[in-house]
Amino acid sequence: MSKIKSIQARQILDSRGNPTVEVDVITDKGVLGRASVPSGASKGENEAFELRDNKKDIFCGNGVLKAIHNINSIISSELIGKSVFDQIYIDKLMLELDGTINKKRLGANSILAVSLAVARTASNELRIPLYKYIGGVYTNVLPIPLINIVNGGRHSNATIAFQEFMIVPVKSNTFLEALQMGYKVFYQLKDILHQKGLSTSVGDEGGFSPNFNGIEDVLDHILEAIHMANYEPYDQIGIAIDCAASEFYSDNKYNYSKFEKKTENSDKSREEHVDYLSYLIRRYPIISIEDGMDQNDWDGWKLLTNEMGDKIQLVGDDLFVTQVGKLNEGIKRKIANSILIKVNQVGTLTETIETINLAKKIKYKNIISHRSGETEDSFIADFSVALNIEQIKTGSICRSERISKYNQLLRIEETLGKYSLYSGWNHT
Ligand code: 2PG
Ligand code: MG
Repeated sequence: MSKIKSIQARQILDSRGNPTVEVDVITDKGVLGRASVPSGASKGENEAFELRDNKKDIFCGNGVLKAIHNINSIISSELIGKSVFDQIYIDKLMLELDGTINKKRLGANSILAVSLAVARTASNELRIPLYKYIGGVYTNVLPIPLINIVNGGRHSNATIAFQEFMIVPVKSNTFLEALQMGYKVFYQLKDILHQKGLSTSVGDEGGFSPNFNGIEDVLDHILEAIHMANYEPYDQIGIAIDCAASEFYSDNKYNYSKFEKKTENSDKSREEHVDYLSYLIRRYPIISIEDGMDQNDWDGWKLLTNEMGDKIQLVGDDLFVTQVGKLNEGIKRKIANSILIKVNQVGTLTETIETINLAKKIKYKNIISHRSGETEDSFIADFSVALNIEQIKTGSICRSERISKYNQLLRIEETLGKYSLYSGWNHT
């Protein structure tokens, strides 16, 4: 029958050393599936609630023992005896048990850990790969990676307002080839920084984080690395950025000086900020901008979309928080053209898939994403293939919690062999 026999949660540490939730689900046949949840630093204000203990003596307030308790008592007593294959039913049961809009009672970290572990246990029970279990027989698309190369904003102390600078190997034919291209540029940039006496230490997602002299200095360095690696910018390697603009928006202004040295024009009005992004896409091979505007600045998003929505990919992250309701609002207002998908922004596998399906229906691009605080769990790698998602953003070419996702995609590409279909870059 493959019934759930036990659910055991524990507190483990993520890539920043912060506590997070790991869950083991075991069936009556003794089959085990394990999953753990990631955690963000620059969170959208409408994300599902991450439950932390706020007790100073437990990991300085960051403990997740309450979430663990909720799983080991409330959730497990409800789910024991249920079929491990009833994913939608199980997710729905947990939502009912919680009973709040944003999972405040049980914590999205408890609910998600169980939701993911149930899926993995079911795939182990059937002895089929996770991506096949979730997606079925017609799952064979390998995503193109948006490879992190420089960390700014809240992800490092590099004094850069924008949070992430990524390279996109647009002219790659396989996932492996894309990684090799990214590797070449990543290490070329490392050499350049080293030769200039700049720091080559990395930020939370594995991108370099030296003391750059502003955003254009970062982009110039990345361009130089692309050239030195013998690639054509734009035709072979594009650039994607995540402004994470909600992090430096206040008083109706985009205050770059929150992270950078204050200069005459470092604090910009909505219009000036959009103008600046326009200038950047004219000057650099930028093909994707995530969270270009603040999560509540709908007028700003409209302006940005009107200005460049037909030229480049505009991704909503904090804006849509992987939730159907928020995405619907965006569709109504005709803003952005793509959505970042993070399982812990919504809190169950089922709801994440609902959001992905809505985006597919209205032809918004889905980009599966890690969080800045990650574990070695490579669930999102399988998940991207399961749903035939075309793009993944899962960090730089270093740090094992990032590489574990890349490695799993390499394994899947190898397993699928000639039946794998590499997405490549499809311009919006
Ligand atoms: C983002 C994410 C992941 P965080 O803003 O896109 O890169 O960062 O997990 O800190 O929210
Ligand atoms: Mg983001």
